[in-house]
Amino acid sequence: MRRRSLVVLAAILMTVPVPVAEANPGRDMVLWYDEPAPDTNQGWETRSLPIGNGAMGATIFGGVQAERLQFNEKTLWTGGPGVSDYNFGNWSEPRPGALDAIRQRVINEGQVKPEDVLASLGLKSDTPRHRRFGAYQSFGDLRLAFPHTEFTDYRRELDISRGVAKVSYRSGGVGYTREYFATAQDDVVVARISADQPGKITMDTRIQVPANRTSTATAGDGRITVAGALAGNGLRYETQAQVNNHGGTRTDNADGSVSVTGANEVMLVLAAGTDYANDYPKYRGEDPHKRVTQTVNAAQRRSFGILQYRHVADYRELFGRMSLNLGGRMPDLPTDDVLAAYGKDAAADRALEQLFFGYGRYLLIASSRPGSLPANLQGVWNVLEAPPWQADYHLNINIQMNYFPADTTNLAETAEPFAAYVDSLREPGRVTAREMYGVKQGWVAHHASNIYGWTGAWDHPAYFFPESGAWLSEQLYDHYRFTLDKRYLARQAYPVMKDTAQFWLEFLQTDPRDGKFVALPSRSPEIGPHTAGASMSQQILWLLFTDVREAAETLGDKDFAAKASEVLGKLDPGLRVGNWGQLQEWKADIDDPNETHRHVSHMFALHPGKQISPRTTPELAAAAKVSLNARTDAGTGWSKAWKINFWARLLDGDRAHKLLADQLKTSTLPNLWDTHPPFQIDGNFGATAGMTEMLLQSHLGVVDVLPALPAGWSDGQVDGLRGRGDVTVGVTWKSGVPTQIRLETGNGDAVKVRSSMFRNAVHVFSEGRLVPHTTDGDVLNFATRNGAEYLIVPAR
Ligand code: FUC
Repeated sequence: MRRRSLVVLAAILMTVPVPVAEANPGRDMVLWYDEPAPDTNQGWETRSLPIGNGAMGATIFGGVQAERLQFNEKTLWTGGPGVSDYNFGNWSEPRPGALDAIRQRVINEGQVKPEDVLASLGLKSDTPRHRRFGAYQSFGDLRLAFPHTEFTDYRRELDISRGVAKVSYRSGGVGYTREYFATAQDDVVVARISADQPGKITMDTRIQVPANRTSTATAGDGRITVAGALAGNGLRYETQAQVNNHGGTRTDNADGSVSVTGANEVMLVLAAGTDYANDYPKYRGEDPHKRVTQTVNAAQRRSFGILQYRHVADYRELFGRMSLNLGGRMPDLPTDDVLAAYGKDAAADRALEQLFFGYGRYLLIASSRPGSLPANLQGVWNVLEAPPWQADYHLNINIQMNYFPADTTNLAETAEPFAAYVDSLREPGRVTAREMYGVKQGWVAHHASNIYGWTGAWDHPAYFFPESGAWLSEQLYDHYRFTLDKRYLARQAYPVMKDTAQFWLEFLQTDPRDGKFVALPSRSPEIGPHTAGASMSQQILWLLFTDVREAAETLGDKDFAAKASEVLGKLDPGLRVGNWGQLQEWKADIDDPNETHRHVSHMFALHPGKQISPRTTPELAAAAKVSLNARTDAGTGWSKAWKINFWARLLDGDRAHKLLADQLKTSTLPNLWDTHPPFQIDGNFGATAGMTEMLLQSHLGVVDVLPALPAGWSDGQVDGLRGRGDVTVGVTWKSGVPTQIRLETGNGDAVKVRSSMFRNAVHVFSEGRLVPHTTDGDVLNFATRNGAEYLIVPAR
């Protein structure tokens, strides 16, 4: 273990005991409740406990007599090519001159109403959106019935340090336990029902599916199979559950359920799939029967113990790469009570913050593993036929936010589905670029997409955002910055980025006001009029072309690097300070100081961008503060989460912490899911990312240690954070100042580290030897070796 060897090294060097890095043992990483979740949609949303293996998810209600595991599989969507008039969001016929006319109006009139842009460039609302675009679906419910009417000692829990959920209670003098996990190793959801006395398990198992599909249910040899097709688009689905009993008897019932009587123990293995394939334009692959059958066959041959061992080892390999200790003390209370009491006891608050941080990482591992689709607006969990915003992929902040914590919290693999998905939008996106805008090269996507290549327009005035592709592409490059993996850059990120930049090379317009390149029409997402060169559009494009140039230089694509340079020379960077000291949201100085909209998109340059920082551009940072203060700290779940990141980047730890507290108090449900409202998972990921930004930043080429530490986190320890430049960082701090910084470098470049610790002399050690370094104010600089470990301690 890398971390452990560093701690050992530290202990030897300092000859004082070093706190153990394992910060979160036992109950600290457990969500628990003393009652089941009510068996209603609201109970699902606020109290069910999620498990997932990326492709599949399930939520545990924990009813004693009637247990319910509502489950999902990422590819079960309505809409798409199975619907006769599916159009990918493209226009049904050409609209010659429509774009030019809108552009001309913006130039002549300064601004155009969103309704007018919708009328000329948007989709006609001739078809209900859900029918064509579709929505993510609940796969079904695994229902378990038990004969227990009386019970005591009830507990329902989710241990996020192991990725395992549990329900336990006593009934009739017998202790019963149910354990659940979703394993990426074996592609299944697994359950074990056990008792502390033999022969006590009697239960019925069945699978229920929603009404919007055909279905047949059969049971044979303890195997329940439910299969059919979605009504609207004919997408074929199948789910199978194997019921295996130890002792007692098992009966297959004619209605497709399976009964067990008098068993010592029962194991359930559940798999699900569809004939979806992420393959434009048909998006269909093989019938799921064979794959689902083989998956369940293979998994049920293993014992519960082996399945669990394989799962926990795999899960911990990811989750265990990091630990965070803020000195929290978790009270022995159910998690909903701890949440309700947040703000009353600082040590309990810190324990909840640690849990909430870990929970964001848990949810990302559970909803995004290689080989499947990325996490959607609800991760992988959805109970409804018509979920909020289709539980889709919103591309104007939400999917991006889902992946904010992937690299920084040492979960790089979880971003693979994101990269694959963005790549898959290029093919349909090229058609959209050509058909809507007559652009010959490159691709475009708009404000939201589905799993069927929807890259075209929307039928709502709030939604026109052709900059989506640029933001997505830039995020692929940021991933490269962490890993410095040139293969990934050459094969995955750069082709997408270049394609996107090509679209913009054709789509950018010259602003007659000043001759600068601008997006036109251009709008700050979901707010205000369409103008030329809204700040967010320009900031995104600045970052895209800056990154494309850097990537092109790295890979030796000189011509394209030169093209990107040319664009950057003329591009409006989208950074202006307006008449009330604000950072302008539009190119013209028209910001309303009373506007409190949740989208604060012109802060893009602060986060995830890098043009604005108190360290490099103090005037712009001051203007960003003015704007953020005017917008207030209110907002939906994800909005508060983004604001944690903004204030961390503004190096104001106390304000970031206040936003985190606001999020916990007002935008977090009893099961710790983020709520917009309703439940929307981006806020969980955004908050974990924001807490990380408070502890470590690396976007300016310096590993900035504890840049925005709040007063409430004066002592603590973190390990396994990742910084750009392929560094892994651990810090132990006291009274707000590091007493130790641990670094592991994956490449041999020189590294720059910033910390107030360097105001006094320090030693840098590697393998027991002193490493020469220089300091310049708070910045320490030293040469590194590939794969080496470094320890920075005060020189005493
Ligand atoms: C955008 C946001 C909403 C919500 C939705 C999924 O429309 O403005 O707040 O996040 O996406």
